[in-house]
Amino acid sequence: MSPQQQQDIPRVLEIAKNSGWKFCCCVRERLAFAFDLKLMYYPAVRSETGLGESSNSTNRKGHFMKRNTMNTFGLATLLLATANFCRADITLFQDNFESGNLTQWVGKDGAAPNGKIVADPLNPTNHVLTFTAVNSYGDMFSATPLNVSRPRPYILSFDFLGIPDPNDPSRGNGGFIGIANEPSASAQEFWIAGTYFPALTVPPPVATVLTVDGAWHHYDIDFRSVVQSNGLTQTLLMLEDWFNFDSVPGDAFFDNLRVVGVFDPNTILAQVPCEGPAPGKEWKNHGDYVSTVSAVVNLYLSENLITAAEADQMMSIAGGSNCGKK
Ligand SMILES: [Ca+2]
Ligand SMILES: [Ca+2]
Repeated sequence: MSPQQQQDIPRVLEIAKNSGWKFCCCVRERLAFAFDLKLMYYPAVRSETGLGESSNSTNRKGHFMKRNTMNTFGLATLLLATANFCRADITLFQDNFESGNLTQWVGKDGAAPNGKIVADPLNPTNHVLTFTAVNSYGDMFSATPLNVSRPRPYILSFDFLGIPDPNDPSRGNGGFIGIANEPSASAQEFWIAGTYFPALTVPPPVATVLTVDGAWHHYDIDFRSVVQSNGLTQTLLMLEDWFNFDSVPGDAFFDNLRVVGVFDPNTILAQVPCEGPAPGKEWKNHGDYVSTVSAVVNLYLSENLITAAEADQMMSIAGGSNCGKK
């Protein structure tokens, strides 16, 4: 951060403290003050506390090692605080298995993945993913890393169908999904959702048990706390049909996989009140307002907390507003 940017921060914070939580874009909603302040200071907080460092105690599903060093990051709570309006979802990955191929995926340690595209057992016109073999430590991984470097919600969405064994209700299904740093048995794995809770390796409320009842179920899981507490900047999606509890292949199905990063311009724009820079004080003109927004946006951009396109989006909103106009 440049000296000028550092000088700008107190001014921005002063403006935010004096603001009345109204802004001219979209729905006028009360936004979380703490969210904005912490977001601005996020890089500094990370470097000073070391909370961004990865844990070395990786829980390995299949060995039931307990993960006990998962850092909790206070910002995660703060980041939950704001409602999303005008939000934009940036898709980092998606596969609905209608392409007929698995070119977006790789297997573990150079092996071919055991994933296979088949007809949906409940809807023959749809195509879904299942597995031809059970596995552990991950079976198939997204081939290209997903950029999760910016502090924001990351949502893993998918549909899951688990078909129970009518002759052996105790048989494990084995459908699991998570993230990993590499397509390897020695990867740092985070199992986010699966059919057996004790084998999940992320803390609640991220850890999600998948229902096995012969029907499709949709899941949306915000895993930003996993990203933040482990200092992840990129990751791979990871799936498998886990071998344990007599699991057999072909009974776990996934579809409509999607990972998105959620960006809400209001959480940043709200730091510059439309009414004026301070209570009872109006903007000199529209340009005064826009230039102040520009200073704030450039701070976020310089720290790589937002993309250039998102900066452009916010400047477009500010420029199109009536703020500062007489
Ligand atoms: Ca499909
Ligand atoms: Ca299975």
